[in-house]
Amino acid sequence: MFKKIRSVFQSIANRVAEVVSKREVTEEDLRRVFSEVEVSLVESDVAYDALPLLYEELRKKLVGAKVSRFDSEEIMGLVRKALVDILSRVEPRYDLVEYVKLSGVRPFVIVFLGVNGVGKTTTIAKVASKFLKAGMKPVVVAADTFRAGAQEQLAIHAERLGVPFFRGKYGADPAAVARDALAFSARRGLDVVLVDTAGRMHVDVDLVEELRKIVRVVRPHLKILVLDALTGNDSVEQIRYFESAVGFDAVILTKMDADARGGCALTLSTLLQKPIVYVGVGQSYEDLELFRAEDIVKKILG
Ligand SMILES: Nc1nc2c(ncn2[C@@H]2O[C@H](COP(=O)(O)OP(=O)(O)OP(=O)(O)O)[C@@H](O)[C@H]2O)c(=O)[nH]1
Ligand SMILES: [Mg+2]
Repeated sequence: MFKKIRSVFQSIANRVAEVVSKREVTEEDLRRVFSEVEVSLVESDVAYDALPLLYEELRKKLVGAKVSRFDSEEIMGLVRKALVDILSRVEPRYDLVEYVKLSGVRPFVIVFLGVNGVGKTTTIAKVASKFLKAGMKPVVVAADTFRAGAQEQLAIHAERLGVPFFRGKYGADPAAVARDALAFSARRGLDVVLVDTAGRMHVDVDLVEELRKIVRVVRPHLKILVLDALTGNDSVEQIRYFESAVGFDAVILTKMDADARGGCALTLSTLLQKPIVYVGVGQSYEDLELFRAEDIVKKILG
């Protein structure tokens, strides 16, 4: 895992260390080294748009590095710091569960968005499990009245977890289902309403309208965009698409465990202006971790 991207950063460190053994590193040196690895970075899922910021962070750390002070290992330490700085941009300031708990808002409503198959339904089950563990009462809502089997999938998770489940009929208006779910949750004194929505592709105009309507009717306290680490550069498109369709407040990045290239988190942290609240690292309910820059860099660099 991450062999390629790891070797890219190692080779940057080695090349810079070579220069440092003779003289101070200049901007020109770094540009040359960086331009040699750009293609490999893009092949590791670092989006083209993310390269300038990555370069800039490396520049801040490496240009001016001097002979007497640094060997190759220390240079690698500086590269590591640059990556931590980039990833820290999207580190959440609060754990989502704590945030909801402290907000005092009841019921607190979260709508989950994302294209087909990124892991929305699975992630909702994991998030519900976290709320349960924190002693709160979540309810999961199937506002996907569109794809066959979607509601059953969420119902099965709800039963396993022992959390209430709310659904509408297939073909029903998802916004109406979500609105009814809110009334249901208020009556039952539930704490957090987790709304699952149908996966949608960028091109589908009807589904965009449907999503807008859900958001208009439900007025969620948070909209969380679910992105899949395996998606590669298309996640950049997805961010733009959901930003313009309904906007979102935070991201959950799934399938980090299955990702071999490793650049996705770097891409997102340069392009997103929002926190990544959790990362999905497997298929079981416990496999949802806080996004921690240091941990991600450890995974990438080993
Ligand atoms: N390895 C791994 N698999 C995951 C993770 N999250 C979700 N999956 C898997 O990804 C697949 C799709 O997950 P779903 O939760 O059904 O995705 P979805 O976004 O709800 O899909 P639609 O409702 O069709 O749009 C399932 O097989 C999940 O088990 C993760 O963090 N790691
Ligand atoms: Mg789903």
